[in-house]
Amino acid sequence: MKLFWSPQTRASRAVWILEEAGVEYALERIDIRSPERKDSMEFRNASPMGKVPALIDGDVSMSESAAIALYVADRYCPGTLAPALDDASRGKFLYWIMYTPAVIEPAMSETYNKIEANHVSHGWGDFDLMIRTLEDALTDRDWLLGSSFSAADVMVGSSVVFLRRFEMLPESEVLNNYADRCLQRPAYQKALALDAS
Ligand SMILES: N[C@@H](CCC(=O)N[C@@H](CS)C(=O)NCC(=O)O)C(=O)O
Repeated sequence: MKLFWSPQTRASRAVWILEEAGVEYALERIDIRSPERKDSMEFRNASPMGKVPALIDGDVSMSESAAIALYVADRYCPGTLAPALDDASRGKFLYWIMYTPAVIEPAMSETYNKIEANHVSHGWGDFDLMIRTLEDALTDRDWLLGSSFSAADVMVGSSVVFLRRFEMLPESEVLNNYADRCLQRPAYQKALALDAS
């Protein structure tokens, strides 16, 4: 398996899920910040927009961090990092896997860029609704699906940590404790250590 990666990007989510899954992979660094960057065909096939993370696993070639988290969990850790297809928690799992790209990131960008919210017509609601929904989901439980950690926590947990780093996370014991729990996971620590290398 090969992961196209760049430090301090959304590629850390892909490292986190691969480490949770305990699979072997090689990293290929993409220097996204270099104006002289020339992408290989292999990378562009996996990531048509030229964005990291992207993954190659045999004949599978793909990008989008949520898609990669779902793929790795389903392919290598069904029943643990991803509920089985016929498990009742599968619906909630898919909801939370999508929550980062569909709700958290657009709401975050909107607020960060001071764009006027319109919680009815914008599919992500607005920043406060996004935070409230997360807080409700994590009150009295360690992980989004309850007591067991899943790939959905990789997506949402990395986003909550990111919100805190950008000083956008409101005073919330529930969300701060969740971010701390995520940061204690050795697989996430490995991803963050790579970012710092
Ligand atoms: N929705 C994508 C976003 C990926 C993305 O925006 N990656 C950024 C780094 S965090 C990137 O590769 N930017 C370089 C570029 O667009 O050329 C995902 O979640 O994987």
